[in-house]
Amino acid sequence: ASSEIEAALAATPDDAPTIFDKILKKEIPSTAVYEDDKVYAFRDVSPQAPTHILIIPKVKDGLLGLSKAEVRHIEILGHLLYTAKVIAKQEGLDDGFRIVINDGPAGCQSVYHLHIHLLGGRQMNWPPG
Ligand code: DGP
Repeated sequence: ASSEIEAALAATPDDAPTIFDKILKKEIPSTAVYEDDKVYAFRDVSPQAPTHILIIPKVKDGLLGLSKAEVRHIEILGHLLYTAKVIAKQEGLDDGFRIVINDGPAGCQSVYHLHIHLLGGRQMNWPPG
């Protein structure tokens, strides 16, 4: 949608704290769906499907987005992706689901704290918009 594109083009791609830090500190409420010592997952405030969950690392460690990934991030990247599978099962998405990582302005990234979108509960389209 055009508002998502506007948000992505307006976002500053730097290592400053983001709204997700406030969510992690519970300064902004969120609906938790999964949590462990390394990752937190919560419902997207602007859901694009019946199930739309964001999965984020609790410690950003320079991981603004996938394009900023370094070798030290491989373990957390695997942990995030595996968590998506665990949550998909928990949410009953047995017919399938979609994983998305937006990166950079052209990828429509608006929050510079790496996050995996987990979408499901309806038929997805291909190609994505
Ligand atoms: P992206 O465009 O890939 O950077 O995704 C950012 C997502 O974050 C977007 O789908 C909306 C979501 N979001 C932004 N602010 C908040 C918030 O305060 N709470 C929650 N739950 N989600 C948020």
